[in-house]
Amino acid sequence: MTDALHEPGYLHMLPRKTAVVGVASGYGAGDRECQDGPEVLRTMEILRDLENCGGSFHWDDIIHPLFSSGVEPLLVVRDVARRVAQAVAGHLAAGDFPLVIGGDHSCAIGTWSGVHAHLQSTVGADARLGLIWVDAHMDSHTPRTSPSHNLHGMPLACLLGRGEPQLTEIGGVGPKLHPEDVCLIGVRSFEWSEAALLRTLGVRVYFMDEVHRRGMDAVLEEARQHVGAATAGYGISIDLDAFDPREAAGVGTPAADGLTRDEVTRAFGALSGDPHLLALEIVEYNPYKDLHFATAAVVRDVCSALLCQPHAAP
Ligand SMILES: [Mn+2]
Repeated sequence: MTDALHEPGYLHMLPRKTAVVGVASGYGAGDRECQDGPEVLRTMEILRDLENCGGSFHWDDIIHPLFSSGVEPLLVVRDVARRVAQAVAGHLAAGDFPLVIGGDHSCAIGTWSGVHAHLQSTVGADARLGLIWVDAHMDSHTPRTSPSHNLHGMPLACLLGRGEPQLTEIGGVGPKLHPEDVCLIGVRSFEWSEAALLRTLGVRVYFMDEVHRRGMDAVLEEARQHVGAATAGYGISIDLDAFDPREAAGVGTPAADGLTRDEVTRAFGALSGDPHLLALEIVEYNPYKDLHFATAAVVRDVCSALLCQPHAAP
């Protein structure tokens, strides 16, 4: 796979168009301001660089909650996730590359259930999905362990089949991810109950100190091999709070001592054009906390690093 990836001209064989799906929901978070993230990023034309580097993209409709205020967040999150799953599966079926822009991280339940459903219907019922989860947190609470009960702290547990049935059953009954097909990168803020769940399941977690020690390049390459070993393809879910708040303050739940933009974009460049990368998700952008739009620039750079085609002829 690696050799083919670096053959000259290989990327010319991958005319994938990026289909952007905005998810304007903050119902999974304590603070809902990230619901305005997709609209701000679309208005700023932050992804226009993708066209300048040989890619192509189009914004799909932004998915909004259909409920008025006062509705239980679980119902809103479930409805939004179902629609995200449908949109993502539809784009994959059309041959496009889905880029999901949150909104809070609960949209991941929809994104990766949609990719999973697509693999099931095209590759087969045994097809497995790998996932690299880049986040300061573990997002692996269940309703029993969560102190806040905020649903954006639970999506990874849901995708692993643990938690609220109304969420774990989106896109079909049963887990969407096998624990051995998942890696977390950049974790530094978590509760022991979530760590215990991931350890019991056998999920590989690259805590921030390991990233510091080994470097992002080595960690990401190892993670890619880990999530690709037994799967039909893999995705990347990026919570912007994985980045250091000094570079990316525009997030809902900042955590000190994070990843730097330079190390992440350099490492992601090695994955650019990987045909096994099935979808990308970037969440928790809070435009109201984004000083000088530095966090929006991080979104742009991450997308360019992964989705531009640096090997294509100029
Ligand atoms: Mn998260």
